[in-house]
Amino acid sequence: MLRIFSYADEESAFMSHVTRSVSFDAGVQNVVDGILADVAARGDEAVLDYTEKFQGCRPEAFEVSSEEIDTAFAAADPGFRSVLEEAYENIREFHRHEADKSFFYEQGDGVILGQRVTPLERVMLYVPGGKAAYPSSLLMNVAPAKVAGVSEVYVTTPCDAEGKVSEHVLVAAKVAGVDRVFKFGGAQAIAAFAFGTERVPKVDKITGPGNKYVALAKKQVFGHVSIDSIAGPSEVVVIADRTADPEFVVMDMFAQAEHDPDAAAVCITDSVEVAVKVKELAEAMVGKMVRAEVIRQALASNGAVVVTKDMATACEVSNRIAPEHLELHVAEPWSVLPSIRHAGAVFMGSYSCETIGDYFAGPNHTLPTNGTARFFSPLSVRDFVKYTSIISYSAGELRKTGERIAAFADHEGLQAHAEAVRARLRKV
Ligand code: HSO
Ligand code: ZN
Repeated sequence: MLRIFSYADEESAFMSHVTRSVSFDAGVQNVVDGILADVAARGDEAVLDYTEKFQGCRPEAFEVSSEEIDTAFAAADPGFRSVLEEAYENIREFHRHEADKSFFYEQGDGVILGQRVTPLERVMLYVPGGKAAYPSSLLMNVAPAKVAGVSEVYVTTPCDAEGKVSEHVLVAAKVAGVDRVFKFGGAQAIAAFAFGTERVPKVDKITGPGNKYVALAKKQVFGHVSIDSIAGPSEVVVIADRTADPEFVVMDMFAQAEHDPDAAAVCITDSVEVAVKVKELAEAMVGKMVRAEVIRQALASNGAVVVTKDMATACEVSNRIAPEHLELHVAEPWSVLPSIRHAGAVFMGSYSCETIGDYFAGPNHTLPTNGTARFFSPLSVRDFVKYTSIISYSAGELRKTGERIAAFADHEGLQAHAEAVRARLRKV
């Protein structure tokens, strides 16, 4: 189930085992294109038709009422409610540190330049249905939007055949103060919020994970609206030295693997002994897990233990993978950290397991997957604001520089540009 590689001898076999290819599925593309065009043309009727076809219900109301949300909240386990509240406060606190500020500065006399930060007005967070309807993901998406100052935050999540949505998601929506909860999903939901229909408001940005139809629909509507990055299957890399506890390593690999048969979990170690223990323990423990089959599949196809000659090489290998999550199960994690260049989130030392970050610590759990940590960042307040440049010139400053600017425009052959400046120069 979990193969041990030697990096020195099997570098390319290991790298191709842990690198997942991005496949393009023309069939999915055709279905999504059809749904997008249909929703653009027929609006709400098309949304209902596809919801009936894929979810087996044709809900009369598009939205969950505030009474239904309050009822779900009142009926929820108080322990669940309070951990959601505590987690939400931690997430908000972290994101408050991220907020960019507007700035203005003066340059010479009579020139003021600046940048104003303003929140988006309306955003929609997609929450998948079924087993992947994670309240934690709702908190993680809503918190940065709220901290950014977005005025309308909507959630949509697919209903089941009875027209019901996950109660847990409703509890989280209440905790996070979501403004409206809609109850349809799929590519038709992405289309409806991207284009707007009679009953569905057009939004400025769509975030949140989804299946391949949802992911492709988000890609297609990019430009009509903004989107967050497209989430692929989850992955974790654990760097372990000889001080690592193999049970911690194995459980953290399982935690990632249980998400999805396509999830990846890789242990990089400079200790052959740790490598062997991790493999043996994984094989001994997997049968005890509720999601044993998913874990087995994930570890067999994308899992590995790799032995490197030293810690420096371990960090190099991790940087090549650019994992979504990186855990440092080493004696001195802070001295290893400077060697890490590409990772979505780094978990420091044996007691900082990814589960803490998935639910509670505060940093966002929406992270760049599949090697995109080389150039993408965690979901943040910056995803929910935009920037406006401010330019203020005085007559005196234009008198000094105007002719040179006009000459610049002459060089581009743009006469009206030049004249716009010279008209002013004649009057100052
Ligand atoms: N590990 C997932 C997030 C999550 N885990 C949600 C539990 N619930 C993202 O990589
Ligand atoms: Zn997780």
